[in-house]
Amino acid sequence: MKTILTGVRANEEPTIGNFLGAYMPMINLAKKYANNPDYRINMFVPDLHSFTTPIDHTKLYSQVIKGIKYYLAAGLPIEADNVHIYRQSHVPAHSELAWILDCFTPFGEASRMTQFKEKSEEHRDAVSVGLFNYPVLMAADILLYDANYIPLGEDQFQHLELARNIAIRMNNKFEKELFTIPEDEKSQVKFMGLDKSLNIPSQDDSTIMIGKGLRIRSLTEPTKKMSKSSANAKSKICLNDDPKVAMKKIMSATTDSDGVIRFDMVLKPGISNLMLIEALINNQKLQDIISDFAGQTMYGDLKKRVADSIFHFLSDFQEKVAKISDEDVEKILEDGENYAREVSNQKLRTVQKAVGLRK
Ligand code: AQP
Repeated sequence: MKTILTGVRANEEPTIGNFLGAYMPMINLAKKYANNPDYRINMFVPDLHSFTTPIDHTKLYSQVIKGIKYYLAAGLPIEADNVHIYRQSHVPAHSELAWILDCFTPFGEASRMTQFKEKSEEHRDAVSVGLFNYPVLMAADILLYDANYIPLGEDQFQHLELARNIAIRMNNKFEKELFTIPEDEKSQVKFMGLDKSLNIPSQDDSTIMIGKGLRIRSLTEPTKKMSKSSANAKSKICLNDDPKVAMKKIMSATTDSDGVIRFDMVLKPGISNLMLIEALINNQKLQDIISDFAGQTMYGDLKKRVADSIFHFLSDFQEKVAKISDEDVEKILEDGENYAREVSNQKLRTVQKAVGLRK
């Protein structure tokens, strides 16, 4: 049995970066493996991760419910027996295992997480222990379910590596198969199919995508990742953006003054980011978009095409979200959380026995 698992935090409105980097690979895999008894597909909302940085707590509950609606609107085949949705906070084993894993995570290793360094720079007046510690909770989210494949964007692969290291360390210390070791980055990317859709022959290693996760860039600072917590609304397309406003953001995206449309993430990150968005949002190969614009010089034409795609994507997506009621979501969560509690409690008990807490 192989387990595929992913989650998107409910701290802010998700962006198309989250959608293309985490939702879509997961939904595509869920569709491929729905009702296949050799696979288990877990999509959850890591809501305990939501306030590692400051948020408006009055909106958290509804943001979580909305997050679930987004999974459904994106096409998660929830009617399949092997597809589950749950909230992390409603499955206590996540927090309990996180504490145990904490005690097997060297402080030095946790201190090397680049996201902590970046986020603590951003939120200097609110650097919590939770922000430092959240990769260990993420390891618990993964290891509790013996997950093999975790569709993630590129920024999260360092945390996945940490989860792998914790699992290997504990297996060596206690018993060989206490935890399943999640696959490494290269296998994850291959499993998500990103190598096929994004690989571009004849580019050097700095621009090629293979073996690396996906990183959609900020529209205003394309050397940086598009982030849902960015204070600059023009830097990101959020899933609840008015489609017309989103079009304008694409039309005013930062590019360069080179005057040639070609894909080069290092030298032309703004143009390349737009080409990447255009390919992924339409489920097309990046190479096809590169071919469509080969030799062209009008950046406005590329922007117009991407803006139209974003308009259609958001209009259609928001229409689907509006049709899903809170009651539908609550029913789905009840089933999913019963399942998650049962599976995770079994693993927690095994770990408690291994570390000597139970007989
Ligand atoms: N720009 C991105 N391109 C590709 N994938 C991305 N992800 C995030 N941004 C991009 C992926 O989305 C998933 C969920 O992310 P998360 O909210 O749990 O944490 P995050 O990585 O911190 O995402 P954000 O959007 O940057 O959130 P904030 O700004 O709140 O910190 C992950 O799989 C992530 O890789």
